[in-house]
Amino acid sequence: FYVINEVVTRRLGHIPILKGDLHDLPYKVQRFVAEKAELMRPRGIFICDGSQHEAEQIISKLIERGMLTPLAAYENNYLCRTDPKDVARVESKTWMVTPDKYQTVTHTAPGAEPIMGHWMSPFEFGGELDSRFPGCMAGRIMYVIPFSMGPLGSPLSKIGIQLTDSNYVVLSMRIMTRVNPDVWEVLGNNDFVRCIHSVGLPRPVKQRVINHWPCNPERVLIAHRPSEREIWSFGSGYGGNSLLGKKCFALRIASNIAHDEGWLAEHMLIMGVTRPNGKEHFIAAAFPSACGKTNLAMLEPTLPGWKVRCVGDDIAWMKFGEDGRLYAINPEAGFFGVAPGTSNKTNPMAVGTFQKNSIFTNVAETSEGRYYWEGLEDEIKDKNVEITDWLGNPWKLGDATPAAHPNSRFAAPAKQCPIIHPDWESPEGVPIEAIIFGGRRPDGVPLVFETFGWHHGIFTGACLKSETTAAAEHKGKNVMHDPMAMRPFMGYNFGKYLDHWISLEKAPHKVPKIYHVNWFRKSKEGKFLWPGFGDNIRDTAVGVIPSQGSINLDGLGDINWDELMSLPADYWKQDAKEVRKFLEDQVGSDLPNEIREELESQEKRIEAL
Ligand code: SAT
Ligand code: MN
Repeated sequence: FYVINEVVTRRLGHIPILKGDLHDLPYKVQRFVAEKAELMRPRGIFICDGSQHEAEQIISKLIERGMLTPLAAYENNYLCRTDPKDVARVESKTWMVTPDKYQTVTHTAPGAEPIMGHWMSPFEFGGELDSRFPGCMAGRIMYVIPFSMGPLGSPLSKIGIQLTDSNYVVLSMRIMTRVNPDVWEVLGNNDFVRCIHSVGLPRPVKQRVINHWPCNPERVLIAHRPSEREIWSFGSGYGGNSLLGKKCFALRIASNIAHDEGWLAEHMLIMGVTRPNGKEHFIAAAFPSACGKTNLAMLEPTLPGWKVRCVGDDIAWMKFGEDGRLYAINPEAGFFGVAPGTSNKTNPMAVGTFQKNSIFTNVAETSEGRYYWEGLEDEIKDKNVEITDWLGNPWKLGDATPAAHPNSRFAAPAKQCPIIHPDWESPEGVPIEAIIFGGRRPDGVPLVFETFGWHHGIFTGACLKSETTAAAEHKGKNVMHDPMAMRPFMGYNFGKYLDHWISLEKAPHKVPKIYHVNWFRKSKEGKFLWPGFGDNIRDTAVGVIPSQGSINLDGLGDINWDELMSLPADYWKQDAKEVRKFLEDQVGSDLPNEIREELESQEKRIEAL
């Protein structure tokens, strides 16, 4: 029970509290809520308690308005269609606001535009804020969402409070994070990450709202103030732009906190792999968005006796324990996975996860009340079933346009995953033995290799590349640098980030082994050389690139091993030049010596090919 002070009362003015009690909120939260309500002027404040009843109330209101459609074939599954202009993260409008530019970006070479970290000065941000947020919630309800990233009360967890005028965000945050009134108690008078989100369309609305999805695509701004532990997001209701616990907090802000506190916040899945002898190994793996992290995290091995269990599919917070091992938690509570391509063939465990209590965004729908997307062709029983595409138009198998948006998503509670690891909510986390980096590399890069050690592993991660996907606004398929799979999520100077990784190798830390994988290599005819999915797990022997015979290929049919594992000299010589240019341009004088040394040794080895 907290006393409400005068300032809070004055700032709230006549804005009513529609649900909840300000007395339940710690002082700092009261002041935060009152200050932001005074700025954004909602018609009322709704303090979320995370209960089932609360969800039901919001869901029935949204169904009535036409924003959510129940998918009648399942239990408590819903379809949401967004404004077609609001379908992915908007990297060009995502900023880090720091007084010193070089806290955010590296000292790049003259003429090189930094691709990691997008800096805005506090002065400029002030103007952007002033031209968007005052009165932006007029006529709407401001929801106050208390949430924990990581199991509530775990020493590795962090608390955030999100303010939002989007009820879709409320429902999604309930799946993706732990929304719970116990947060108030755990928080007490401590600090929290301040998350401020508005769809940016105050009432009365002057433009046409499409699909009952208010947004303001021309005015999108996603800004982070790392020192203040604060996130301001305007104009978009979609995924990584609006579910602020995810990329904004758990990666961009948390990587800053992790740097200060000596741990790691990474774009990595976490999985446990059990061998036939019963021994389990935990692995963390970084791949860019929409490269199959969710599929790998829930893999069903085709080799007898092997078992995979999922701890997380997108983000890992990792900290060395007193025993020197690196412990990881999944800060999230749900999966926000790419729908197209997910099927009983590619990922039966994800399919099992989203049979109930899930939200599907921008997928297609069948007249039988089922979801539909590219990749489910073989699972449609009645070939004459009517399908409505993500835009709401009638659609038939074989039509030229996609049924679902390529970045359409499912949001499903992790605890429903049939192979969720029993320790996935363990407050201490799970001990990581190996880190894997990977991307979509159609040419030149072998299936798997082990790096020579910690520095060479960091160097390999720093040079990670991948074909662009639909997860952000990039068009076409270009192979793009995506260092550590963190390019869009880097919270501070990438050179300092590399220094931080390097600094973690010290007593008593036992640093994990680092690997690189590529299951996207294609033959000259454009066919994938590796069959993928359940077959990605192979017993690799010691050694950098496994020799033929050291990987069990039983049952895989014709594998062109030589082509799959080859290192084409021309390709690598070209690549080495490009890698040097990338590091010199992009990391510039912030490049740690340890990484420069790795670059030079790698160049020598490639020169000798
Ligand atoms: O849109 S999200 O950022 O949540 C998903 C992704 O791009 O990985
Ligand atoms: Mn991701």
